[in-house]
Amino acid sequence: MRSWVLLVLAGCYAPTAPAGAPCADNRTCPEGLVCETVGGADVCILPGTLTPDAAVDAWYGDEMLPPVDRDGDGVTDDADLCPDIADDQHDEDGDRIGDACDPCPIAKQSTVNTDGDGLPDNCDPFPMMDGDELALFHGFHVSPPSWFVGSGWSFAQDAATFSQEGGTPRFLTAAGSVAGAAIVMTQLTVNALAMDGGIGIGLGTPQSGISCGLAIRNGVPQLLLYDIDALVDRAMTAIPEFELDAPCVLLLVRDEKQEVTCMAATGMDTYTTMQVSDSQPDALQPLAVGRAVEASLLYLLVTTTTSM
Ligand SMILES: [Ca+2]
Ligand SMILES: [Ca+2]
Ligand SMILES: [Ca+2]
Ligand SMILES: [Ca+2]
Repeated sequence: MRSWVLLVLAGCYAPTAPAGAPCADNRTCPEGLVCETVGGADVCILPGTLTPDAAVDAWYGDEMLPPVDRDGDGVTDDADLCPDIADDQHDEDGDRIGDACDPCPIAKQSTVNTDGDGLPDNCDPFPMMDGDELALFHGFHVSPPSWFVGSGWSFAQDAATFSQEGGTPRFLTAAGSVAGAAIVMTQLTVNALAMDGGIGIGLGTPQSGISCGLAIRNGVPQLLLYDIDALVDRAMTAIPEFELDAPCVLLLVRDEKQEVTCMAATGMDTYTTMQVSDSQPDALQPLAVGRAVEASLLYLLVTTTTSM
């Protein structure tokens, strides 16, 4: 009885060679394993349960395999936030998907895409209608390469900051352009705003276009549509509860008929200006513009749409 138990225990604890171990010299393996040549080496694998590659991995371990860097940017795939785009590793929303390959770079929880177009709901201005695409994004962690950067604009603490006490409007203009219906969006904070000052986002060229922003007019903070070419206010809506240092989301919407709407959301309140007709070229550069203001923009996000 005692020896029978010992025999059973011995059977239970008999060491079996792990899958992936080298074959014996005569290409034999422990019972239940078969000898295969994998990567130039003869290894014992479980028939039909392990792929040859997995068997080798099991034996050599992941650490022993040469690191893979698909895009050749010096960051191995396991640490690369965009393994197929050789780009910097900036990640605006911190979801471990780099800005360059994030379908919605400003929202971590962006897996829902109701209409199945190119934009998850959190970035989609029309989440129930397909036809929206991300056209441009910059998180302002550095000065955007090839952009036109006017005086007064600087980049620090993951934001574009504009600081100027007076003078003429100063521009920050994207290198690329968008055509047709487009939406330009930012989140900004205004720290100081002079009586003749303002900060906005828009579409135009480095020295022209139309902007949607926050400004003081008639002594009151306003949501303002401003004609950069003609230097005139086109439409405005008072923001009586405007607070300095409070985050504000700004949206400029330009539809296919070149009508422009300006929207702001701050706290629980949203504001909209009247639409105005814009008579500019079809292809325009997204931009930001400031005058006599101290403000910081977290990002510039531009989408194009066929939904309007
Ligand atoms: Ca890489
Ligand atoms: Ca991200
Ligand atoms: Ca969508
Ligand atoms: Ca959509």
